[in-house]
Amino acid sequence: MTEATRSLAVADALVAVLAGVGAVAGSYAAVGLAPAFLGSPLERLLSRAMPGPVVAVAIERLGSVGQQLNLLLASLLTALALAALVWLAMRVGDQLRNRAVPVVLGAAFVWAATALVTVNFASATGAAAGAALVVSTAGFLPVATARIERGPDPVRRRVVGGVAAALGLGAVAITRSSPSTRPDQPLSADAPETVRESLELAAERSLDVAGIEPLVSRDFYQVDINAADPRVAPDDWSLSVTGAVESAATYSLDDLRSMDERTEFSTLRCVGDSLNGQKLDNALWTGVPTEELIDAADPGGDCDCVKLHAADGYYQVFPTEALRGGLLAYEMNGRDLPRGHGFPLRALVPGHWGEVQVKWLTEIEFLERDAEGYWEKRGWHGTGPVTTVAKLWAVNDLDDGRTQVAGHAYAGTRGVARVEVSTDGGGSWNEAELSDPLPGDTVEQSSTSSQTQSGNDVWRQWAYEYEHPGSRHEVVVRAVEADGTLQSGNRREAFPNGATGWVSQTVR
Ligand SMILES: Nc1nc2c(c(=O)[nH]1)N[C@H]1C(S)=C(S)[C@@H](COP(=O)(O)O)O[C@H]1N2
Ligand SMILES: [Mo]
Repeated sequence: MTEATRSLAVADALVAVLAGVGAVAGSYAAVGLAPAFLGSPLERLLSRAMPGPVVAVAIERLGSVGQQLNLLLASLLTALALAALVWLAMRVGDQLRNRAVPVVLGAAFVWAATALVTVNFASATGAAAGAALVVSTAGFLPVATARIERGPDPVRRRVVGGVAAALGLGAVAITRSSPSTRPDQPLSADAPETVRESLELAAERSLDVAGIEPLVSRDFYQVDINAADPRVAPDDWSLSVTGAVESAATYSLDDLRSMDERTEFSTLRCVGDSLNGQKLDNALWTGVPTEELIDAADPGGDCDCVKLHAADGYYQVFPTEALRGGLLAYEMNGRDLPRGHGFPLRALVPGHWGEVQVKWLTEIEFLERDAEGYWEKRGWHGTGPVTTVAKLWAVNDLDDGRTQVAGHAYAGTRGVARVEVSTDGGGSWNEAELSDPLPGDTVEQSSTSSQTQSGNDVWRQWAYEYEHPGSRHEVVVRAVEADGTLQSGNRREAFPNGATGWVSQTVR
């Protein structure tokens, strides 16, 4: 092999790899971050195959960054696999001494492979176009004379062309981003009065404190088993009620929307949330009480348990009794459920860990015998009620020289009655100011009505101001539940059944 042929071979390999990257970028430009994106199938495989303890550590230490890295790795490996196909097409082009063959055959290979793994026409076409763009720019079209006539400096031309095309595609891909719905955007004019009033009430009752979320979260956390959320077309979607029931049923979205609806605040917290983490948020949800569907189905089954299935392959099993008080929500803060939070329908199970609040819900299956859910198979125990927590999310220097500490407290359906703050490491305790309870809060219910309502599952904000002692000191917070129970001070990590302990922070 001469020096020239060797560097040509290296350039070919490089162009093939760039074409693989181009294919991945082309797929992304076509469908965005969706299950049909070329990197998604391998990413799903990798995340399903990952051992439970590894996932637990990844969630605790890396959070969603771990998921991004996984997607990046999957995309790179996919690009390399496609590069091999493109390289093959280039070799055939060599044999046939035809410069169009690598482009056309390479695109055809990439199209077929992408169609096979994503089952999506747009994704396959985007990937094929991306690969073809890179290969043709790299010097295999008749306009470039590189390969066969051995024109001037073919190696550099090919590589530079390939890099340019891959960069261009990457830029197109990156500009794709999905819009998010935020509660402070104006509501549509026909939004129901209950929604409008509830959101206004939440805004009024939110404490005027810097550095913490209002009572309705502006930025609602998201936890998913996949990097790409499913895109569910509402017209093709239905919810089926199956399994150990007297009467199975199927509901369209319109069926559900025409039933009696309920609007309520409900707070969610992930069982993987670290003690002072941010995977805790609150929203106003509208939907159908699960009770309606459960009664209509009349479930039997020995375990009195239910399995919820979702469009992303997620599933969870928990007691039917817990689902009884729940809601099948199609709206969040007065708008259609955002895609990231389960469009078109999600379950809300008051007072329970986030993992049973199944998004993109497709089936409610009543079981004969108990079974493990997605996370339980991976060692977590997150199907039960939440633990109580008081978060310390802000330390502010006030204008008058005093110090303010603040955060949110959440105790599920047990309700938060009080938050206590110590500024001397737990030696002495003082009561913090609390936001007034929102409708549905356990505390508000016991004081305003005797009627029991299921959706009593709302967090509260707390704030406390004090004179800075002039030296570093330890601030500790703890919540007291509505019935007087003090939050557990036992320090425990999130894995496997939720973090416990009092949050403490050194303030300088
Ligand atoms: N279909 C589906 N539902 C799901 C999940 C998921 O990955 N897929 N994640 C669960 C977990 S672990 C949590 S904490 C909550 C988070 O809900 P959010 O993303 O709306 O905050 O959704 C739950 N429901
Ligand atoms: Mo979770």
